[in-house]
Formats: sequence, C-alpha cells, structure tokens
Amino acid sequence: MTILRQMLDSAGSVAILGHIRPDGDCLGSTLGLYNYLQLNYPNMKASVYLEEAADKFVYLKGFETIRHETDEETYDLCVCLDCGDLERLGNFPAIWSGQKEPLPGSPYHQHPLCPG
Ligand SMILES: [Mn+2]
Repeated sequence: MTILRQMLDSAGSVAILGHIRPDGDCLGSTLGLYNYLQLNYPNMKASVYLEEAADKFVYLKGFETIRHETDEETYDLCVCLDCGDLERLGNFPAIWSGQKEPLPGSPYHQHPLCPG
C-alpha cells in the first residue's frame, strides 16, 4: 500500500492545494486527485483551493468546484501538488498548516508530497 493510500484511508477530509497562477499541470494534478477522491472515497470531504485560472481550462472536470478564497474549513489532510514551497501556495498556506494531523516525521515543506 502506498503512503498516499494509507494517508487517504485514515483521513475524513482532504484539502488539495497547488501553486499560484495555476497552469495546466497544476489544475490537472489537483483536479485529478479531487476526481479520484470523488470516485473512490465518496464519503470524504475534498476541496481544491487555487487562485483563479484561465477560462481555457473550464472543460476540466471539477473546475467549477475550485475554491478561490480561504475559509474556516479544517481538514484532516492537506495534499500539495505541483508546488515546491510554501510561498508558492499563495493565499492558502494556512490551510496547509491547519490540517489536523501533521505529516509524520518531517517539516511540512520537506514532505514528499510537497518537496521543498
Ligand atoms: Mn505548474
């Protein structure tokens, strides 16, 4: 079982983040995980947080669900994709640091899901 699978299996909610000025690989990776969770973990609360993206990506499944503002939601797990450091999370590092279960054994920015 992969580390990600173990983490997802023990999480009831997941926030998904990517980098500022999201491009195609950022949107594709974050929405890919979001759609995977919708399909395979139907009872899980999952949200993607990104800055506004170009309309040319509107065809991507789940594009309309992307949240563009921080909010009061909390999550068990936060997955950062296509982003190498916390500064490139833009307005959303609070969501990253607010997850209930800190990622084990390493500082947030050195976790394999968000390599610094
Ligand atoms: Mn990118």
